[in-house]
Amino acid sequence: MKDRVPPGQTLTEGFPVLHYGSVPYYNDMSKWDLKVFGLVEEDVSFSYKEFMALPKQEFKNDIHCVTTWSKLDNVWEGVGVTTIMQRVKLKPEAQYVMLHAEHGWSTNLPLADFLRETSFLGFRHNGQLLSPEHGYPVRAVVPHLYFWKSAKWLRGIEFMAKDKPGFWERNGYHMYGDPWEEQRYDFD
Ligand SMILES: Nc1nc2c(c(=O)[nH]1)N[C@H]1C(S)=C(S)[C@@H](COP(=O)(O)O)O[C@H]1N2
Ligand SMILES: [Mo]
Repeated sequence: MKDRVPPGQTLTEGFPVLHYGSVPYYNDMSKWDLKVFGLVEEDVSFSYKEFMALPKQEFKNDIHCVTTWSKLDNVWEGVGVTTIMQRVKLKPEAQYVMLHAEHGWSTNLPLADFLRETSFLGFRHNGQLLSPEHGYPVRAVVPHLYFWKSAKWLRGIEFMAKDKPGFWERNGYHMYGDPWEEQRYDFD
């Protein structure tokens, strides 16, 4: 188990809900879109229909929250970042990503981490459509970093030349957030 559970983490069977602000509820998915912008040759936008028609994959992973809970053996359905990127042409200066969520929430990560084959945009967890609390309709999942990098209610993917802090990163969380290095807060 030691190679599955990072230092300072405790296993949970439940699925805690953690976020800042209020849960968005959607009653008209025709108003939802996912925008890809920034250092790209051309902006790309997916409607909910277009997004759900993309090739889907199953992903299995462990998640590690900075507040010290870890949840093993999650089974997700989602669209791989590699699938999304087949429709996006990056400019060579792109080195970082800002994930934008509903209500202006955001989180930053290096491009190489976003592009890993294990990173995806998920809509189903352990057999159930994501509940509103867990990020319906679509959340990012970047399982090798602390779970706060996994933006719920994802609405935008921005490519940037330089790193910039997102919401929690501006409020003292680590710019990178490697659970194996316990990069919890910016003084770690
Ligand atoms: N949009 C948005 N996504 C977010 C957050 C948030 O506040 N807003 N919180 C993050 C944090 S701190 C954690 S630990 C995980 C929690 O996901 P869960 O509620 O599905 O367990 O979501 C992350 N994604
Ligand atoms: Mo968190």
